[in-house]
This record gives sequence, C-alpha cells and structure tokens, in this order.
Amino acid sequence: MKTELTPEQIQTYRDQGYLIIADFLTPQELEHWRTTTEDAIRLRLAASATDANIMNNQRDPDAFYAQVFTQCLRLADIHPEMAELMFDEDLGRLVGTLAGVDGIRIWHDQALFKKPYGNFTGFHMDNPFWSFHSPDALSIWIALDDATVENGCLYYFPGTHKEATFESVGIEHNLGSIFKQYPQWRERPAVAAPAKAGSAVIHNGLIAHGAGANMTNKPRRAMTCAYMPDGSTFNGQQNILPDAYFKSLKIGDVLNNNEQNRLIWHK
Ligand SMILES: O=C(O)CCC(=O)C(=O)O
Ligand SMILES: [Fe+2]
Repeated sequence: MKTELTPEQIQTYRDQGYLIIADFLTPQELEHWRTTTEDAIRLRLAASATDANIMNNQRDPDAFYAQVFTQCLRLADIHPEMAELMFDEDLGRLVGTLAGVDGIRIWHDQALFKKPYGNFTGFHMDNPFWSFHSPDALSIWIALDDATVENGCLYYFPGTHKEATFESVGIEHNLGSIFKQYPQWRERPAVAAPAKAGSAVIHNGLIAHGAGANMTNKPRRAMTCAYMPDGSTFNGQQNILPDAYFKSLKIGDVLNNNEQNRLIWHK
C-alpha cells in the first residue's frame, strides 16, 4: 500500500476535497483485496436477506436504489481477513494525516459493487447521514476494477466540502436533487474521477459527489471505508448504530466504543 503522502497531495485533498492515489495497491495486494471482498460479501449475503448491514439487497429488486449497487456494510465484523485489511494502522495514519486529526476510528466499511447496467449514484454528501458531524470525516474508496466514465466512476464537485452544511440531502432518484438545497452548485462542472483497479480515491465527508451509471456488462467493484476523527460526538442520528448502543447514547456523548468504532490509529 502506498500510504506515504507528499505535501502536494495533502494540499490537493484539502483544497479540492478529494485525492486520487494511483497504484495504491500492488498487483498482489489488489488480488487479495478482491478475493477478500468477494468472500466477505458472499458471507454477508448468505447470512440473512434482512440483515441491517445489507442496505438494499433483495428487498425490492425493482426499486431504483436496489439497482444502484450491492451494498454490504461492516464486513470486518464477520470476516477476519477483511478485519485485517480494515484495521491497518498505516491506512489510519494516511487518512488521519490528510484530515489533519490526531486519531482515526472506523465509522463503517462498505463494499459497493455497481452491477452491470446498474443505475447512477445520485449526488450526495456522506457525513450528514452519520451519527456524528465533523468537517474532518472522510472515506477511502478503493477500485477493485478499473472505474471509468463508462462503468460508473465517481464524480466530484471540487471545493464543496468547504461550503456544505450537515443538513441531509439524501440520495434520491433524481441525479440532481442536491441542487434543490444547493442551487449555487448547479452551474458548476462535476469532475470525473476515473481510477484504475488498485487505485484509491479519498474524499471528505462533506464533498458533493456521485457516480455514473454502469453502461457495461461487467460489475464495477469498490471496497470502501468511512472514518470518524477520534473524539467525535453523537448527534442523535442512528444511522448504522445497533439499537441497544443507540439507546444508551445521549447527544454529545463521545463515540469511543472500540467494538463499534475501532480506533485504528492515534498520533
Ligand atoms: O461507489 C459509488 O457509486 C458511490 C460511492 C460513494 O458515494 C462513497 O463512497 O461515498
Ligand atoms: Fe458517498
């Protein structure tokens, strides 16, 4: 893994709100990430069709969102090799350095496999969905296949992480629903972020982004992880928190439960 950063890369991330790191994984690592992710998804899908960590699988296959991706969360919980990949301290240091924070906890990992001819991913921001608000939250998105403009690579509105609020915009059936809340972004160009297999795309939790439809007959596979700066506090939203833990929390409590949100790196 190419986890060392240049000052230019850090500056690009902070200015634009995202950074592409080409050849992040070696060919051997890429093969391992692919087989581990495929295996963990198989395990997750076999467990239960109603598992809360399968966001959109099988419930209503005709629904728009079910055809955006196969979306499986918290694979590290059920798959030791995935846990080893996700809990890597160097990965934590990398994203913590970009964010400029002292410690990094996992919010959730997430496999996002856009199916052949899968729908686009509507423009959205990530952090407003989560149970904490932080301008320094971020995600890594690792391409397991070449992500291209044909098969649904990511698109970003550079700089919007500096302007967005924590108010949710959801992910809607209309690609541009976000402009109802942020009309000032409508005239701006969205920038495609094609990424070769094994590359990493890292983005701020407040940047406006989406992805194209998959216009090919092959899947566009990605393995991702969302990160929370250590010390972040509960904002009242459940998101992916299990019921018992959610009910035990008061707004303002520090989210420092290592079972839920493992601390993978600290200065
Ligand atoms: O993979 C996609 O299509 C969307 C990914 C995304 O929104 C994210 O990683 O935050
Ligand atoms: Fe997102």
